Amino acid sequence: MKITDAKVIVTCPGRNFVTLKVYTNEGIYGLGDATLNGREKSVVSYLEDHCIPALIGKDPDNIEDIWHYFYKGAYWKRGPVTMTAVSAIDMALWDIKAKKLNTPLFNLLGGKSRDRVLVYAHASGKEMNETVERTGKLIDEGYQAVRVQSGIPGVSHAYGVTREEKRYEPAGKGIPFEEQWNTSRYLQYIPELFEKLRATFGNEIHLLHDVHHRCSPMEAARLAKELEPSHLFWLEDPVSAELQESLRLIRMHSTTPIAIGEVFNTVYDFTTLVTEQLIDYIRMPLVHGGGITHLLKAAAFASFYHVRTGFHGATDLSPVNMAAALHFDLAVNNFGIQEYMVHENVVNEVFRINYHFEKGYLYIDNTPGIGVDIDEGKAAKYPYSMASLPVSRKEDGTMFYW
Ligand code: GCO
Ligand code: MG
Repeated sequence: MKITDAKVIVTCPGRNFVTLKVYTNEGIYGLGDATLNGREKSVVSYLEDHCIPALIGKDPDNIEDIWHYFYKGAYWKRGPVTMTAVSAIDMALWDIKAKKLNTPLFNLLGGKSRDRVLVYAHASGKEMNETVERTGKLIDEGYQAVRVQSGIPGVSHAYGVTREEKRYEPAGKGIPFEEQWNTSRYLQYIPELFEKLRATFGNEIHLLHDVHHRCSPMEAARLAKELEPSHLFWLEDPVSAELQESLRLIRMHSTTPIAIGEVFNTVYDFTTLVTEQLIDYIRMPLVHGGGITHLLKAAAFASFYHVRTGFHGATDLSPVNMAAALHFDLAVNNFGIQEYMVHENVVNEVFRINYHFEKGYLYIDNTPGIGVDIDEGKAAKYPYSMASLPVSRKEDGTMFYW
């Protein structure tokens, strides 16, 4: 089998998605998600200018070798742009192999360890009461795990809360919107919010929270400690984790489970976190973490340290990534939970999806390969439109983490 061509499809059904399509001489093609929120065109260039010319002519069956060709073979390795491109190639090759063998992808990853995937939804509101009400709505819809974010009195822009009267979507049109932040008000409000959520909904529902890199290690330790009575499923990204050792401080003070890694690209971003058991869930997704080939190894490594997967699954990850993640989630023993931020309906005009939600879980059908397809005619109706993630400043103007 030979790779004859590959192309990159950029489309914006409400938000930008980049999809790699790899063609073979046997008529089978594979799809890979190559979306990097707010940096879409950099990945397009990396794929078109550097990867696709070298991909043509290779045997798509040799996934391991091709992965190392684009990873080890590149002098300028790692980083989000490079690794998103490597991920897309890898995902497309696994799609091709599974289609060639006429079997759903999970069968090539060891088969099913479970028949459904526990997911968590997003609830948020302008302040505590609205947030509690919206959490209740999701519980009524059948979700068994909910990530809860809330607007905070006196903080003009809390992470995860919509600025307009529509569903939360982190990227905004044009250059980055500047948000304003106040950590001390946040630290005061969040433990009260979770106390109220537990008092309202009891102990059955899994509750999660994303700090979104906004605390220093000691602030995060305080928050994790104060949240202990609310028994969170996890506290996500308590600090910005360029400094892996900083997570030691949180562990020293609290038993709240920690999830981290949606911005990581390789296992080298979290070796200390795993070997010292400083985290409980690793969030690096297929689309940014080197695809299925690298994540299989990273998940296996994590499993020896009791760390489970909890893949990033926001709307900026396309349905191709979501389906590939579900195959992975079904297969690996140390699966923990899958984030599920529902795409707008218009996204499903462009992508034909093969998964559905029922009573807290996602199910995927037995379509060979990853199982998602793209309608290129429909994709062309929605041209690329520049969008960026916000930036964040403290009230006195100091640049801060978003
Ligand atoms: C999450 C995330 C997202 C990211 C977004 C960036 O946990 O879902 O933190 O909201 O900010 O995906 O592109
Ligand atoms: Mg997050």
